[in-house]
Amino acid sequence: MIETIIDRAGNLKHIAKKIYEGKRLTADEGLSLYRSDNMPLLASLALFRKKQISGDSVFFNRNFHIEPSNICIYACSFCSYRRAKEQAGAWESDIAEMLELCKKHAGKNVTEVHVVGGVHPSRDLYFYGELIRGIKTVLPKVHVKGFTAVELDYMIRKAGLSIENGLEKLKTYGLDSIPGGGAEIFDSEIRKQICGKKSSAQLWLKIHELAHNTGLPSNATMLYGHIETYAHRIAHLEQLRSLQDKTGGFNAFIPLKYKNANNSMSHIGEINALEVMKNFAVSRLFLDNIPHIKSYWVMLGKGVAQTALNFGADDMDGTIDDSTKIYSMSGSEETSPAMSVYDMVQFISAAGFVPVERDSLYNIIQKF
Ligand code: V47
Ligand code: SF4
Repeated sequence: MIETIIDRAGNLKHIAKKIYEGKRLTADEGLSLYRSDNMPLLASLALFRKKQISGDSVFFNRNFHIEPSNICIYACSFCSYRRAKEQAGAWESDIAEMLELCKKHAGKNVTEVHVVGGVHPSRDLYFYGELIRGIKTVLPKVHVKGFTAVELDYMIRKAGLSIENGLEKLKTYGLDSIPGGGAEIFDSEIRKQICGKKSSAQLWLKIHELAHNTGLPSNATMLYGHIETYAHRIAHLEQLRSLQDKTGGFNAFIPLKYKNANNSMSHIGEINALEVMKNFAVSRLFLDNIPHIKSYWVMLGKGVAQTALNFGADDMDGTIDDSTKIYSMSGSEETSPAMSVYDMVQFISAAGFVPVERDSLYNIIQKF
């Protein structure tokens, strides 16, 4: 089968052969994949690679989100969600309110809570530490995946600690891992234009490296489909791949397609579904050392997310239970995102894969 694929790969034959032989792709080869319109070939190669890593399995977990506040000291151009403190539509939940939400999830076999929000001006590491401690009191077995590197940078500085000590401290409060947000695009010129004020690419990478060294695994993201080029995407993926060579601490990569509703970059159109699929395939093939690629259905919509499973993605994220506003505010198809385990199983099976419930570290809980 793969031999036939290689035979029909035309000018990408040498790349197809390298993938078959398990060899690492160069930046130029990654760019050639992005520039190709041979979608059947990209799909076949990415699926071949996905099957080497996770066979027919597609993973999901039972999770919900806590979004402590959308008040943010930054104002990234692509963000539809942040508000200034007194602005209409701003919200902030206190710890008691957030723990009430956790109580609603008790007894539902939820294994993970994802905590991400704006960079709130007056909340420091000790505030979030108490939140983590409270979550673990209400849901003792839950895995807390919390805070983008950008939130961590601010809350740790505000507490007057070094990054190393801050991460250690959060770990003692009960933080288990770090989500992938805040990476956006690492290129400094593009970053300046879309989110110039917030933590630099170098700091994002440093925080993840230190987290990995502290025993906190993490995810990585890339916000794409706005003003960046394919070369910027490859450079971004290359930096993630190098850090992963060093630490091995990334569990999953989540490509985040730019959504253009209600933000100051709304004049930029959104890329089409084929470009989204191409990005999944290239990410799977180029990131040869990050085990999982997430198709984040909340952002993509269920149909596109399901299709991405044939372009190298092997993870659907989780059931969510209508607990996130970030994507509905930027124009996502899913306005009240929630999937039951039954829905998730049907959804993955219908795409031709075996649904596997996992924990946050990809240990298998059950196969369906
Ligand atoms: O960093 C903000 C992105 C991210 C828009 O680690 C946008 O498991 C598209 O990182 N269009 C936060 N994207 C979300 C995130 C995430 C989500 C799911 C799972 C995990 C994980 C991480 O959302 C931000 C930013 O890159 N974002 N606005 C927008 N208009
Ligand atoms: Fe703030 Fe994050 Fe939105 Fe940027 S993307 S404005 S850091 S909430």
